[in-house]
Amino acid sequence: MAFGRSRRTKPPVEPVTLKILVAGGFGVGKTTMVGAVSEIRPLRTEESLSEAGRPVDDLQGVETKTTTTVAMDFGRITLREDLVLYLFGTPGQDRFWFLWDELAQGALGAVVLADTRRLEDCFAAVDYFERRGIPFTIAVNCFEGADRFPTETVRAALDLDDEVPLLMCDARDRESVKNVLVSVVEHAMILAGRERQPATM
Ligand SMILES: Nc1nc2c(ncn2[C@@H]2O[C@H](COP(=O)(O)OP(=O)(O)OP(=O)(O)O)[C@@H](O)[C@H]2O)c(=O)[nH]1
Ligand SMILES: [Mg+2]
Repeated sequence: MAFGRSRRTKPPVEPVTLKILVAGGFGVGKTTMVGAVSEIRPLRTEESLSEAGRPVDDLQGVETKTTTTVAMDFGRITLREDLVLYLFGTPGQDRFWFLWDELAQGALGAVVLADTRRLEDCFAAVDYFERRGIPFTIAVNCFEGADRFPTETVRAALDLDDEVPLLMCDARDRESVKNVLVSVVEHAMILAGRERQPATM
């Protein structure tokens, strides 16, 4: 029998934790996306879509939806042993815009989820992050029955800068969502690196 510290374990690494927002229009799959990758039971703030909300909640395209996020979703994923992401899903409806500035505090980057059947629903999120200089990746959530468009077409419709990453994804699929998150982190790191090293004349 072996005594002592024959098998030395590496000192535990203190992971870097980053905050990422998951934004996009009403019913585009934000809560689904956070739930698909979170390794903790995601915190949800779902409320029933009530009769009272009917005049203001536009259900076109998401007729089967029965609940909506009223504050935020929260989840966590360890991308690498030294890199943990905290995910904050935003509420999708216009009447909750007042929460966005609070949620965006300290965010490294964002995912903007888009649905090609209702692309205009993500314009406000794209504008928001552009205006505040928060790096973002567009993730087109490929719902069944929605037409597939080439990425260049979606990019043109959203009038995106060439460097903004755009990916197709399935918000229900863990690996697909992980790809999107890796893209956000990489893109944010590239932009941050560029800011630290201003181009020399
Ligand atoms: N087919 C399909 N359905 C999806 C997908 N993602 C989400 N859904 C469904 O679409 C509906 C809306 O999803 P949510 O995740 O609640 O959308 P949300 O963006 O959080 O909605 P709000 O918080 O109300 O803005 C749910 O019924 C999901 O089951 C997807 O990738 N494919
Ligand atoms: Mg939601």
